[in-house]
Amino acid sequence: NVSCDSKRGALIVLEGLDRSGKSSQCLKLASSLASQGFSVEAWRFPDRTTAMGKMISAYLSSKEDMDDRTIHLLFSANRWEKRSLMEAKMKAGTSLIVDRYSYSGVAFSAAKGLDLSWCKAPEVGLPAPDLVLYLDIAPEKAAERGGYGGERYEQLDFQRKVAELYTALSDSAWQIVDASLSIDSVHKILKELSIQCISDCHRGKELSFLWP
Ligand code: FDM
Ligand code: MG
Repeated sequence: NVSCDSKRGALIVLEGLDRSGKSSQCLKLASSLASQGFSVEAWRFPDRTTAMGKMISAYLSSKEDMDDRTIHLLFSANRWEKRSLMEAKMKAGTSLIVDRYSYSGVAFSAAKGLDLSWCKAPEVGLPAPDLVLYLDIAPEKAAERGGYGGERYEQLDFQRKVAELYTALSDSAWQIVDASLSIDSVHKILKELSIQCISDCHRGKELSFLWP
């Protein structure tokens, strides 16, 4: 069946501040789509398992210091090293549910004061998400949720700046979801939007590339 073979998977990205619920929702979404018969995988960036990912992880836990632009490029390179696998999975019909992507890359670095267009440049040419699910929460509320984990960037003032930059990055692929709702309510919204997106991709929506 030709039309079936050519069905591509979707690139669905979850973004939001630390403690907005991204990681839990990402796994919950992937497993519930899988149990309904969709071919999906849960991914995350940074991917800390690669050599570059280990350097990023050391930076985030403050074991290593790095120049702001150097770490920015390393985060980007960590996506580029996964690009061919991402594209191969989608081409083979698997949808990727990804915890953070280029928007985190740009928002967190620009929040340090780096130029926005400089931050966006190394992301040019990566696959563009078909859907960005932005888990919207007030920085103060997120901070109240059982505290941060103690990694770099997990501070209220910094998260406020990140929130502003996310707003500047939103485009037509974005859906803003109220992350202060219950876990189940958020899940239900994410799932409906994702199924719609996957079926658009199955029906022939073409993959595009950053920045749209
Ligand atoms: N982060 C994440 C960046 O600064 N740039 C990036 O490109 C990405 C993907 O890394 F503070 C930041 C955001 C967050 C930290 O993320 C690690 P997790 O989701 O807590 O592992
Ligand atoms: Mg974190």
